[in-house]
Amino acid sequence: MQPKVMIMLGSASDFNIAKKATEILEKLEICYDLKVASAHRTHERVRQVVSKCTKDGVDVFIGIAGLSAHLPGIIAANTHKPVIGVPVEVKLGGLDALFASIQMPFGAPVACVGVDRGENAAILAAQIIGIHNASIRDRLSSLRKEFYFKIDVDEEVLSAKLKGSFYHKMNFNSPEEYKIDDNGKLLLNFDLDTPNLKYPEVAVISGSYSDAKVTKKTTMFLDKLNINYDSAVISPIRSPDKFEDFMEKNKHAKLYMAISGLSAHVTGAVVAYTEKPVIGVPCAIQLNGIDALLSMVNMPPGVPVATLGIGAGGNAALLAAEMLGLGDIRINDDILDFKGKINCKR
Ligand code: C2R
Repeated sequence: MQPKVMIMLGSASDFNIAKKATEILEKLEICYDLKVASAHRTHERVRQVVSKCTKDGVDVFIGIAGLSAHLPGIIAANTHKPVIGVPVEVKLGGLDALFASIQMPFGAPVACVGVDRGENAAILAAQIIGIHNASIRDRLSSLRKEFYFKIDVDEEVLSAKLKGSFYHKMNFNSPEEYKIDDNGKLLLNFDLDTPNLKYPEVAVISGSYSDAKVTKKTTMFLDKLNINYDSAVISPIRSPDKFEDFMEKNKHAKLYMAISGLSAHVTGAVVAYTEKPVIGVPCAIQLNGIDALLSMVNMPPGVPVATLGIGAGGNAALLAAEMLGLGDIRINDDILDFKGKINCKR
């Protein structure tokens, strides 16, 4: 078996976080390898592993590190494959590692998940590989379905504890309301096998015209990389119906991008709607964008957002190309070319 995911740890002390990722990859039946290689302490080893894996068919890298976490960035500097960063809490609640991993300069995107969220890194890796692999999409769908059944069980347990005379239980959880199809499959995973030449590959949603500058950067680079996309300004909070219409119209998109400032409900809404990869770009409307960044990246287990640095629209387009390039030679060649031109390592 050839590993499709390479997990790299800055130190063996990060293993507890890596274990969360390996458990998900086992469940999803995705072959992986794991190496300890610190970019600070053993720089050449990192370069060697990443270059060899890039040539040998690894699709996605996961870099797990705490403190001043340069490992995911150094992996990204040495490959054109998607890189996921998992910041580990060692000091400062993991904020040091989060900012070091996520705030990458243009040319070497790192898709960050929340602090210590090894399981979300594995789910995101599976979603990325799933763009080009139907059976992995099916297994992801079953995994998401487990959350629906778990809340039923959890609710029963809580309900048994509520003894008050004014507690009256209303029932909502009939399976129909989970949008489950005739085969028992959750309908979050839209059909990717329809010939999609006429469909946009990427659907870009920004929450407001205040995000226009970042959105323009994103779409400009999608244009440069010859990737077709649809783009709209829709706030799922202000116009939920319009949001649903846009998602339905773009159900054949291979991945989604959500661009938003303040508390980033746009990304949350998109992730709740799909099992495909969702790239999030936080915008600096208030608090220099830290509010948007933290609310995008710190998603609960099961629903990752591939979060990029504040205002990093260009990196969002590059990451989308890296993901699509795994199954599309034309895009793969374009991204290699593009990275070569902007002086980034291949
Ligand atoms: P030790 O326990 O080995 O001292 O490591 C590791 O990922 C770990 O979380 C403590 C923390 O240092 C981190 N580390 C990095 C890098 N190398 C090690 N952030 C790196 O290259 O980025």
